[in-house]
Amino acid sequence: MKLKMGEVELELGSSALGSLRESNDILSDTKALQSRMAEDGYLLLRGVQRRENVEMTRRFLLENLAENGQIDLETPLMKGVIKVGARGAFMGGSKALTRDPKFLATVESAEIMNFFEMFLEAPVLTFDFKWLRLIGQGDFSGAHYDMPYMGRGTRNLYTCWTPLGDVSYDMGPLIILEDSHKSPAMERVRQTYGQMDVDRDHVTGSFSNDPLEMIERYGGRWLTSEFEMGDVLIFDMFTMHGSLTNTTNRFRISTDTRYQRASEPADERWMGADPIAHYAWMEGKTVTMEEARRTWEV
Ligand SMILES: O=C(O)CCC(=O)C(=O)O
Repeated sequence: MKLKMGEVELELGSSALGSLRESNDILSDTKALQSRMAEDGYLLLRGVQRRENVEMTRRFLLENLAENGQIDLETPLMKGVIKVGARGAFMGGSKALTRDPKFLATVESAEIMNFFEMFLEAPVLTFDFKWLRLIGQGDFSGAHYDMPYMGRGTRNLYTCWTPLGDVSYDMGPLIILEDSHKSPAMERVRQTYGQMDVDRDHVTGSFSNDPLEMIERYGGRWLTSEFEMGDVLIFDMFTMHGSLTNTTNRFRISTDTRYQRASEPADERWMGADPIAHYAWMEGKTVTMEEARRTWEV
């Protein structure tokens, strides 16, 4: 099966694209989960969220999108079919959506908070800012680390990617570059790009939009999966990730939220009733990622 990231085709099951490993077998074993995170840089966990909670969040978002004329209502609302002419959008931080109890019912559910308390062996917090993405037809996310966007607090911080709908291969699921958090070939990337802060350094864009360039340079395979409502993919700040292209006429709706120990410093950009968020990224003189990569020699 051929899948796309941008314009680049990847054959599922080839040396370029494999499958993410599931970790449900060790779900109740904290030490084993911590070792697995250290080893793989991610945890794919099925059915951690209650499906009915995720469905409620999905319905709430789709009703809102329908009111704004973005959904084709000739088809069932819950399919999320894109109305002709409507586009994907980044809706991170939208208070009307991401502060609503119907949204928080998923990303701040007892199930996910309890999971992180168990995994981090301490009381936890989640950033008040929530990233919400509407991935339209032809859209994908370029490869990046999360560190440059939220690295001002503890290093012991995790992203939880939650699909707010079932996501088949052709709807643009997340992809992770195998061993990118620890491979010696990527050490210099971690030491340069990984130390960057987008609001301080004014560097634009993703690390790469070309998955094959990355494999040729750094080795490893891209890994992906299909997802169902309830599944989560949790990963480290130095795990290189992006997404496949959504080639369907349905929105891929997902949220990515962050969790850490409550006692450790949190990146102030994402906390409080009115998070500052990115205050200087893409403003003033900016350096392209191509330029930055040449300087870093990565
Ligand atoms: O959902 C996506 O396409 C990108 C998500 C992402 O970059 C993240 O979870 O950090």
